[in-house]
Amino acid sequence: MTDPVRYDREGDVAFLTIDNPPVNALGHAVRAGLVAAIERFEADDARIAVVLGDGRLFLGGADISEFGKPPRDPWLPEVVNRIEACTKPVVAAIHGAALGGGLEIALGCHYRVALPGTKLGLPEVTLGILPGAGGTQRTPRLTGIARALDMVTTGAPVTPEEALEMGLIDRVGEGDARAEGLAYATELMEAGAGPRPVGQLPRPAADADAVAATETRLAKTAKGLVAPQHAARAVAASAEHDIEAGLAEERRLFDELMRTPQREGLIHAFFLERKVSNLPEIKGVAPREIAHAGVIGGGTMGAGIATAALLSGLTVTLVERDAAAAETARGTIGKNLAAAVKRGKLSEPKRDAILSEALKTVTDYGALADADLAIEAVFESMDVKKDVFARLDAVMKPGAVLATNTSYLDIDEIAAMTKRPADVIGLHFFSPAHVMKLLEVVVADKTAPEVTATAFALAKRLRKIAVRAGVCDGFIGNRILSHYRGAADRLVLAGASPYQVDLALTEFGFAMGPYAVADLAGLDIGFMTRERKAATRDPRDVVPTWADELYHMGRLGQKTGRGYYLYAEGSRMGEPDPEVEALVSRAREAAGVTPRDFTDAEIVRRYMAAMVNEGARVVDEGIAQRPLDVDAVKLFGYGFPRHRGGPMKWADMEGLEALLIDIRSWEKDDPFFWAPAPLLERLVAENRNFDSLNG
Ligand code: 3H9
Repeated sequence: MTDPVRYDREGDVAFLTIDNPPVNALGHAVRAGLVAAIERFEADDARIAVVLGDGRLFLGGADISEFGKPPRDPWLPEVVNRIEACTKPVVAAIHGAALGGGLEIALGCHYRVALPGTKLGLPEVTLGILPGAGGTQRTPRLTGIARALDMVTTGAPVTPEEALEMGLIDRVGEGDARAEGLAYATELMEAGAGPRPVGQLPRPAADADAVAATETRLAKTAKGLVAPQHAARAVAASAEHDIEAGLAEERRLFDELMRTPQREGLIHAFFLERKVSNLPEIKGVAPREIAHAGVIGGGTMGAGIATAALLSGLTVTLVERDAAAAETARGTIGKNLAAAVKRGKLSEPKRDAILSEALKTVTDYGALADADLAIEAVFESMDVKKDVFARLDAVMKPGAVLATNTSYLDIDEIAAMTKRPADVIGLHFFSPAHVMKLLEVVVADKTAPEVTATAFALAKRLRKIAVRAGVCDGFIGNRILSHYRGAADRLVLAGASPYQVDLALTEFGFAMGPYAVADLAGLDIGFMTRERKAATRDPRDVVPTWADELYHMGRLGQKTGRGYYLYAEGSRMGEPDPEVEALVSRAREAAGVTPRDFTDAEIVRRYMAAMVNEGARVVDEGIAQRPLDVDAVKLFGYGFPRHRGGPMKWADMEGLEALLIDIRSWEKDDPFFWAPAPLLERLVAENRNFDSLNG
């Protein structure tokens, strides 16, 4: 094993180079190595030290994988204090990124130079914690309270230029970090500069206005999250205490956060975002080259997919039925791109170039002859899709990938239409496709691993999170959705109002409850799904007859101004409607149900238990390969609150045994819906959790 902290000299300058790939995380060996290297520097005759990171960045922060394990000395705060207390000057030469504990190490150094393009940030709140190695006390001593509050409560990084302007660093260098560190250190030596500990600077002036503005902002943007509030309090404390007491207050708040389930959920989300594309079946498999993509169908979904592809630099040929539809699709893509320009994601000249050169809208499939990939996004009907695939099979070149964006149809059946089922795959985008992060990659029976690898590479290029799914009605996401929607309808039938259900779930952390979502999507969607499943529906299943009635009344949701909620002209915020409650009441009477009250906690528990129970089935059947794939789908495609980590992580944190006991108790009244998933029963019997299946 290589030394995690190397020590070498150039003349009077000592270099302490941290070498812990891939991101130089500050694990135990690095921390111990840094303290040893500082002591060696103090003991030898070097006059100044430069701290550097090897590889692509300076330091990625504390080693997150150590969280939750017993702490090992030296702790990061002690390492930072030790660097700061060094009797000779220490320079941080920063490139790539200095994040979290990485920036805190730099703040422990006496001088800081950063290369252009470096990200300097304290992203701890995104992991449910706060900067715990002095970041909340040293940052405001350099930048003032207001800027420090912004950095620690949003977690957003700043550029070296911004950092220089706010006093966080001393200069912006150029070229190579080691050369820049050497040049700066030499200058400092020549000027006779000594150590300059940030912790010894006077405490920052209190800034009640900035604190109040931050509280107001957090009440809106970070509702229900503990870490941003704690981080703000720690920064405010820097103006009230000397450095020792301020650091102690930071420690106290940090320790509190380390014990929260939010921290556990957010760190789970961090790792699963990276693990989800780690699939044995595509390890070492080279993806096919994709430069030119075809999109069939230019509705909202097709235009969104085309927009995402264009924004990633692909050439796109969009095929529509007729010239008018092709023109409409071009208009939609133009609007999507205009929105990207407005958000600063795209320049106007680039937008113009995309529209005039990279995008072709046509009516002839023949234009796809040299496309490397085609994504079909036409009407959800097996016959229509089969027709499209037969045409694609006829025109596309050998080796091209043929993808369908179906959200529930049998992809094996679609693939069988072609002479090349190995090239067929599902790419299930979520609307709006150029915005939503999730891409379900649906691998059919005959899909070649190379095609799966191509889909994952494409997702990366489109900046999406790809999750592998198997073929079944609804794949991972919609299949589980239809089950917990069923739980919500059962709650309503039994006595809860749709408004209470929505409120309980938004309090839990969902951006919207299921009935507000139904209004947004359109009640016709749910109605059509029920119609489609009617022929195969089990007679014991509950049908939300009130939802059918709303549909027949033309109450289709936001688009008609009325659905479950009433919407004032132009408003997306609905008001509850007593007429809907009366409708539900009549449905209960017709079903012979005596309504009862539910607590919000009971509502959440049943809704979540239904999600987990079906999630367990989906894993058991191999539709999702691991519980973390279910978590990823719900987090990135269905508005699941990130700080809860995903449904399967939530279940692990709640305890599987207690959840199974509840499910069994509900099974007595409704054995059809609440039959426990065999995987859940097995895990409880073996005293294991879902995470034990994540590998
Ligand atoms: C902290 O510092 C707390 C302190 O204030 C107080 C302590 C007392 N630890 O993202 P990538 C892994 S909290 C462990 O794909 P990129 C990652 O899982 C920390 N592992 O690369 C992946 O593993 P694998 C504050 C980490 O180039 C691999 O490295 N810091 C860590 O796209 C590559 O990662 C942060 O929150 C870590 N800190 O982006 C920064 N970071 O290959 C978190 C990454 O097995 N990190 N890994 O899948 C990042 O934002 C990005 O990783 C970074 C590189 C921008 C650094």
